[in-house]
Order: sequence, then C-alpha cells, then structure tokens
Amino acid sequence: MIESTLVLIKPDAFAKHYTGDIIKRYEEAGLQISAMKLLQMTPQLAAKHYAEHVGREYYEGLASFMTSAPLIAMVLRGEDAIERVRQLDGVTDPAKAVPGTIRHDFAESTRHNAVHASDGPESAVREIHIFFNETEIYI
Ligand code: FUP
Repeated sequence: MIESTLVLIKPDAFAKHYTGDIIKRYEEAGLQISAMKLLQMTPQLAAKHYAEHVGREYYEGLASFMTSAPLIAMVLRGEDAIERVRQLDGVTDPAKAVPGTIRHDFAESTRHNAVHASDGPESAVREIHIFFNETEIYI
C-alpha cells in the first residue's frame, strides 16, 4: 500500500551535517519526498508531537534536546513507507541498531538518535499535520 510518513532529522544529525547522507538513504530506497522544511521546535510543538511521552522520566531531556536547535521535517511517500522508513532508521537505541541502519551509522545515544519516524498509520496522519498543512504536501 502507498503510504506517507513523517520523518524528522533531529538536531544532532542536522548539526553534524548528516542531512544529505540520511536523505540519500531514503531516496535510494525509492521513497519520494512530498514535503520538507527546516524549523526549530517550540516546547508546545514538542509536547504535541511527543504527546504520549509527556510526563515520562525522560521527557524533559527529550523536549530540551528537540527544541535546542533546528531540525528537518519531511513527509516521505511510497510503498509500505511507514514500516520501510523504520527499518532504514533502525531501533531507538543506536547501540542496538543493525549495522547499515541510519541510527547505527549516524546516531550517538537513545536521546541523540538522529531521526524520528511515525510508528503507524494513525500516528503518521497525526504527526504529518502537526508539521505541514495540505498546501505544503506534494503527492
Ligand atoms: P522511536 O519510535 O524509535 O522514535 O522511539 P520511542 O517512540 O520509544 O521514543 C521516542 C523518543 O523518546 C526517542 F527517540 C528517544 C526518547 N526516549 C528517551 O530519551 N529515553 C527512553 O527511555 C525512551 C525514549
């Protein structure tokens, strides 16, 4: 099924100039960029995006990292995009990520883990509309 998913290139990876290398992985896998922008998250945006994590012991650290510097937000589209992007990204903790995945190759810790990707169809729709309005998405 053709799907769209939200990807963030987080402040750590953006600051280290990994953006081009990361986008190349997605494009080489056949995924299409349907929307993209550079922005710095506000605390309000972080709380909306990470609503299910608000209140957890790691949330303050997560929010302070995600709001600390600019990041890239994009919508990727393609066959089974949601699952395929998560496979390309690797698991949350880069120390456990398979070699060749984005997190293994570009991330340094569970917090500074280079990328975010939606984890299912409902979160994809919800997250895409936090960052983009309909006129900013090209399919
Ligand atoms: P993922 O789906 O791989 O992005 O991971 P989760 O939804 O489980 O977690 C969201 C973000 O919270 C992660 F990117 C990093 C952060 N996190 C921590 O900092 N510590 C934790 O113990 C769990 C998650």
